[in-house]
Amino acid sequence: MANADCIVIQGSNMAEAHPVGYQWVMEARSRGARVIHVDPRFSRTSANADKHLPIRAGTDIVLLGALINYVLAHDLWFEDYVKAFTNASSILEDDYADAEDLDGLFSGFDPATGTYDTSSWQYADASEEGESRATGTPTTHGESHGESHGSGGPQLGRGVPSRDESLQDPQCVFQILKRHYARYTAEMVEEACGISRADFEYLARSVTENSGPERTTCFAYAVGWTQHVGGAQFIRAAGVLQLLLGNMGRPGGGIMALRGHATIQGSTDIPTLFNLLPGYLPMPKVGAHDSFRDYVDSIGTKTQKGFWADSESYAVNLLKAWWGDAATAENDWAFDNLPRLTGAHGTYQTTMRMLEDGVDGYFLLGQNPAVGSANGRLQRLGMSHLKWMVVRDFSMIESATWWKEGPEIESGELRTEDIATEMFFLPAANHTEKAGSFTQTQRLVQWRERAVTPPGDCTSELTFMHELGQRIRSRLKDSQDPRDRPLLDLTWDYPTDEHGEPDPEAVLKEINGYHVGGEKDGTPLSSYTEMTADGTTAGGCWIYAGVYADGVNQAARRKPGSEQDSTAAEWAWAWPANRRILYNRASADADGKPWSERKRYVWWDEDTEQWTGKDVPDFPPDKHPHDSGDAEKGGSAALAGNDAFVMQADGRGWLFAPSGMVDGPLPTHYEAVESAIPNPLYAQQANPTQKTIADSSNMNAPGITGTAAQGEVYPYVFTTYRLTEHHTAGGMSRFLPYLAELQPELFCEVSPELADEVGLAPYGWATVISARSAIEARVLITRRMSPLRAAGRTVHQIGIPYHWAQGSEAVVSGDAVNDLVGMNLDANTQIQNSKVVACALRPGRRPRGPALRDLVADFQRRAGISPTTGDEAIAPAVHPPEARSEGTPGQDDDAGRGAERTTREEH
Ligand SMILES: Nc1nc2c(c(=O)[nH]1)N[C@H]1C(S)=C(S)[C@@H](COP(=O)(O)OP(=O)(O)OC[C@H]3O[C@@H](n4cnc5c(=O)[nH]c(N)nc54)[C@H](O)[C@@H]3O)O[C@H]1N2
Ligand SMILES: Nc1nc2c(c(=O)[nH]1)N[C@H]1C(S)=C(S)[C@@H](COP(=O)(O)OP(=O)(O)OC[C@H]3O[C@@H](n4cnc5c(=O)[nH]c(N)nc54)[C@H](O)[C@@H]3O)O[C@H]1N2
Ligand SMILES: [Mo]
Repeated sequence: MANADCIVIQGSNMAEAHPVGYQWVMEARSRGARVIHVDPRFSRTSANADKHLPIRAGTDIVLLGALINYVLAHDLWFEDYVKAFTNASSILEDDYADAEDLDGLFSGFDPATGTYDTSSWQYADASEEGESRATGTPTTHGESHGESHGSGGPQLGRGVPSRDESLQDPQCVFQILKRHYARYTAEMVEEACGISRADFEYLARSVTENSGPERTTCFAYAVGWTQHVGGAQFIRAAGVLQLLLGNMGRPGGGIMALRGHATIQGSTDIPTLFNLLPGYLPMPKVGAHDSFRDYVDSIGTKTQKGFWADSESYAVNLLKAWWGDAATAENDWAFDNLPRLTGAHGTYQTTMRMLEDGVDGYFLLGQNPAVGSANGRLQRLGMSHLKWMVVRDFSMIESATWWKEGPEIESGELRTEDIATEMFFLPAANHTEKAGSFTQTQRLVQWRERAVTPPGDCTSELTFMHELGQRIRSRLKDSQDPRDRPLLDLTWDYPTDEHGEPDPEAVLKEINGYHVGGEKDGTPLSSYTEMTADGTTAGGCWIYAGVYADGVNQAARRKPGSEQDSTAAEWAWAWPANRRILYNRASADADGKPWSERKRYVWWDEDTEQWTGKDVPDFPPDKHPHDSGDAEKGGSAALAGNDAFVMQADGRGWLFAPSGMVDGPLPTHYEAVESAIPNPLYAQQANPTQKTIADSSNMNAPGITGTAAQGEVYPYVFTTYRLTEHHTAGGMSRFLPYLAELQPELFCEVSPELADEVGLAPYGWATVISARSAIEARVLITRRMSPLRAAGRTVHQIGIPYHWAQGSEAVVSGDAVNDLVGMNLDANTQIQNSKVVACALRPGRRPRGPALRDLVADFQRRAGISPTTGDEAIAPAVHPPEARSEGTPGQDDDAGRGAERTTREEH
């Protein structure tokens, strides 16, 4: 980021939530870069930026789409880059229909299931044998990318996509892109986002004038983009723009996905997610992946282009690392020891199963869902259905105390004596009390040493998990039941370190991988290219291969910046292969020459016939830029010299995503589930693949798609965010007096205009009511929030930080904002929308006791909402506010999935 000429921070309050990384934004700025912050709220990030653009939450695709349109309409795209490295020239099948043709839907939509069959989004096949489609595995029926493909670029079969290098063919990606975004104009931005044309012009000029051979622009986002239904498409929209501007794979370019918790990147790489295995290998699915062959072929076939062709090696290495000698060629490397996925099993599906008594026990290791997860009340009610629950934390967090002093005890919904859940609290060692690695935003794996001994009974996760495994294994040791084999055959023998704990470096070594048998037995691998599929190597996470190269903990390297060049390759270790910028082949042109002297990074050296430069080249080291690739061989050999996007099965950066996304091949604007504004672009109001959970405790209040009353009952929207002084659900900050006193009370930020409208007094109380619950907060009247004009009306947005919870254990307490938030999920990621929530606001404190639920029910009744409101895949008719009649409450509630679609012209 320090090398950027322009930085757009959109969907993050980077200065406050990512202060360490933010130093590079400041450094870029001190070198002359322009910094723009696009955010509903004015924050410390805005204060440091050249310009702050307030935006209506949830409309970023309109803004990004308008930038794409601006770039295309003004011919400002980086032509040589786009032609060489993107799929702009690829031609689609004739049966593809765009959202522009179908008023907000793409071809293949099934209203009965709310999912797409993506087969019409594929490239046409230009190869001889070609009756099969060029892109091999269309996804059907809403399985998300991670569930079906891991992170691998979804496949192309053997086929060669048809291309038109002149980009003129009406069915080529470039022309489709132009048509798709033609109506995303500055005027549309003004109407949808509430951003003036002058401000849009400023943004568009800043971004385009700072892109091209000589200059680069960088985007940074965090949960202001991800926590929306359709959030994955917000990010893809930035990806499309950055590809058009030639900003990917180049210094100062790219899109920084600012990661949250200290090693949240690490816990997606070596995941705590239900749908992934280490290194972005997908979890096998029941029915689809019954044999090892079906499984690995679904990730990447040997004949496909790029590095996913070796998926078999990665999978075999993982299985060998886990099951050692018990994983053999004969038993398909113990593939049947892996559980099979039967569908989505994320946090929210699990909560719903708890409520149905479908879950017996729950381990919480470093999580506080009673406060941090959407619909906190349902989280706690779910816990009350468990037989047992284990919380490992260093504070007595609310997920451990809900049964005696949670809000449902106060409201009378739960009585402690009636709750049968057996609770266990086990004290955990914190990050200073144990050694291990943290992987951060830039994929940098950094080692930390143990500074002090954990007090009392506190232990590290490693010690706990290791011992739990040992105890279970010793109980099962005489078992003959085949279902116990996976546990009994695990490699579970870690040496202890000087503190008597399992040695974390031994785990790192297993993750890195090592040779099995022969002369090199036990020697660490130095790269994933050494991994084999014949059982002679084992490694727990292929992308981390090399972190323990030469038997040295490369993550522990701390050579100061002053002693090395600006890439700082000897500070810690970045996956994969210690590479600092992914796809960096794109930092050179089609001939392998740097795009400019100023942005020189990786290039082809004619003398040595090697790729070289300031970073580890992300390309086969001796492949000539004009090499046409050997399609017969597959894998990296099949890559042509300009196939810079080496993980993609066609070697190209995808402007259009023929597969991998479940809600459309091109980012398209939909209104949030609870928006009160008609979608200005399409009849289709909300994302048709949205995953709502229909439950009487999880109702939605879409402003305009239901009865007339709704927009008036919940007339405002709030967004939730973090404060510098607190951390997430508060377990690490509300319990510390030093931090707690800096931000002692929950508050809501409102504009002076809204305070006037509602009658709020500064520092007094306000009650915020959503379709799920009601909370109280102190009133902070501030110009940091400004009313916007959008769709011809005034939109008031409220900002509420989410760090508080009721209880007596922490130093400070307050209502938990997530009680207001519904479980509405993005179909690609299963992430909840926490950023656009409809609400009512009134002065004073909320009622106590049973009166709280009565208040919530009264609002629900007046709004005429039911558990299925807003649940339909295809929204019923969208009425502009003035045309709405006084409807009978509940009249639209039966317009469920599969309802007739009404087009815009009909009303
Ligand atoms: N001090 C501190 N630092 C933290 C954390 C913490 O709790 N405290 N938490 C850590 C974690 S787990 C995470 S995930 C990261 C999160 O890092 P951030 O995402 O930067 O944190 P938030 O405060 O949630 O900020 C989201 C921003 O998005 C804005 N926003 C909301 N909706 C929209 C929208 O539709 N469009 C746009 N453009 N912006 C929108 C909000 O106003 C807010 O400013 O922070 C990490 N760092
Ligand atoms: N409304 C709303 N809700 C949100 C968000 C939002 O922006 N708005 N953001 C979401 C995001 S991005 C996140 S990440 C979640 C966070 O939600 P949670 O993860 O549920 O909340 P935390 O408070 O971060 O919980 C982490 C707990 O782990 C404990 N802990 C820390 N280190 C260790 C350790 O080494 N071992 C063990 N055993 N425990 C440890 C801490 O004390 C803390 O209690 O909240 C999500 N919820
Ligand atoms: Mo997070």
